[in-house]
Amino acid sequence: MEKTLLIIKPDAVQRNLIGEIIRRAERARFKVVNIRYLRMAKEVAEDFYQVHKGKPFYDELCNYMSSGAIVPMVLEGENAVSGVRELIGKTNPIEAHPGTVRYDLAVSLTKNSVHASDSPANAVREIKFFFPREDV
Ligand code: 3AN
Repeated sequence: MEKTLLIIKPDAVQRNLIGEIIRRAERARFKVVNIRYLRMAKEVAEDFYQVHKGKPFYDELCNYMSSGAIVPMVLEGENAVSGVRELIGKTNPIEAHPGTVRYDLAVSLTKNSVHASDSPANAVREIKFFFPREDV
């Protein structure tokens, strides 16, 4: 069993897609074992995305991620990190495959509806970021 972090981003929360995205994760046999609803201050978003600091999209990304409520959650299941990445699809919705969250629901490269940890090490860091007491 493995844990990963999934974030439902502001565009999806705004469009009432929380239930739809959780339904897809649960249907794929991932279990929601922790969940929050919050809005990040810009400095918090900058801290979360510190690996992207200096990239051309960093400022837009941090502004966007602090523009509205988000729903971070811990998902648990077999190969959760790679499995949830498959479920959400490629970063750019134009490149994502049909049936993935981003192909079906995302608006643009920035407003791409969801984030999921891309490696087991990042999953640990990202889960601890939002759920400091979570056992990982
Ligand atoms: P992913 O979310 O698929 O792991 P990352 O970690 O490479 O993708 O990028 C983090 C976020 O930054 C993406 N979800 C997307 O919203 C945004 N992003 C990534 N690359 C670009 C880009 N070239 N232009 C604008 N935004 C981008």
